[in-house]
Amino acid sequence: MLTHSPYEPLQARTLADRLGGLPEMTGRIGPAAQWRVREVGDGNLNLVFIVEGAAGSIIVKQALPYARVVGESWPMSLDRAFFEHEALLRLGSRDPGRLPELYYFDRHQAIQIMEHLQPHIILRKGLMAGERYPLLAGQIGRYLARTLFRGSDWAMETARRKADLALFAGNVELCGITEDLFFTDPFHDCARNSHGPALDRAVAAIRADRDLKLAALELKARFCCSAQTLLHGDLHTGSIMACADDTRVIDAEFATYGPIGFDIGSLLANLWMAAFALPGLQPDREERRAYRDWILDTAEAVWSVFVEEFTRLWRCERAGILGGRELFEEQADPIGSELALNTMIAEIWRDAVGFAGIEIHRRILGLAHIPEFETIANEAVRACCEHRALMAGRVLAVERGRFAAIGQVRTLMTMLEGRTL
Ligand code: SR1
Ligand code: MG
Repeated sequence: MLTHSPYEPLQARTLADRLGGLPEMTGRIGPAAQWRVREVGDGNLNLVFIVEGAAGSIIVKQALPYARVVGESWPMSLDRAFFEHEALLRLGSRDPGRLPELYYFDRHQAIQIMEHLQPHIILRKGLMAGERYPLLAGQIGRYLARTLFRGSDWAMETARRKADLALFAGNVELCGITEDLFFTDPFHDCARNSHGPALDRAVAAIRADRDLKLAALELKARFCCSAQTLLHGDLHTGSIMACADDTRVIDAEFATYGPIGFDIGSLLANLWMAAFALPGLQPDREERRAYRDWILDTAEAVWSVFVEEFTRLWRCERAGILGGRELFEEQADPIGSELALNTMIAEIWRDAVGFAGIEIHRRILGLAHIPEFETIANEAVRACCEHRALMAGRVLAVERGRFAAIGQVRTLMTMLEGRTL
């Protein structure tokens, strides 16, 4: 049994020897003697292998005892695989079919074995290649509403909810990374940060911007003190796999209890950054304009589907600690619960807008950059794209209470078009 040997990172050449006895593998992909193994992990933390056998293929994911993006100088607990597995189980049960199927988990070796999604690719890569995904907004908008509502005090009964909150409080290390990397590092001269040289002046202005730093601190307080629901915790376009007719969510090791708007804001920010990067990625003006519109339409549809599904769940499934039916529906006052819903949606939206502004800053100034901007070869064009995104990010974070509707983000982006450094 794997579990009884000391933890050891898998390698493509050792994987068949080490996992070849697992019926969860051989039963699905056939005997180990015929396996072909490739390491394909391109994220910041883990090893990811595609194992192909005579009868099919499978994914093996293993946590390393350090952050892959930095190396062994940044040790990181293997327990994150346990929290990820627990989170994937919960998120998968709250929106069945939207996550990969999970086949096996070994806590000691920090190994998860799961469905190999095909022909899906990482959404971020698809967006950089100009792909369109007609079902993305509907599937992800509903995923957000279902997982965020069903993991909340509005849906869960008190004992289960509090036990769960206590469990995920143990994911302190990864939650701490989010606290630092999102809300603090980008706004001061932290050794982990980096940015392109053309942004030096803009970065100095950001770090002297008191209103922005106040907004970052207020949003950090929302993230830390508002345990509304179980979050995915890192829902960017690299944590989604998509194909023409299916969308799946992966990589939940940053799961934590936090504000409902956090996952929504993270995703919207990454869609918006995909649009901001287009001048550096798509040379054809017409196609660039059309694709920008598709991305913005998609972001708007994610939000409107979220609202629609969240509203449905609020009306049908509000049975948890904060259910409140005794106060309204059971006193023949359905209007009261609709007013409470409206207040809730307004709060989620304000948070999501603010968190989107923070995500944009950390992806351009912090440790974990994104390839949309990084692959723009022309320094000046890249700096322009990043600077426009940062200007939008500032408005989103500082003026998060003033976005009455998501369409205003499109207006903001249009206003920033053509702005140079
Ligand atoms: C050290 S981890 C840096 C970032 O990579 C992950 O994908 C998360 O986004 C995290 O913030
Ligand atoms: Mg990830």
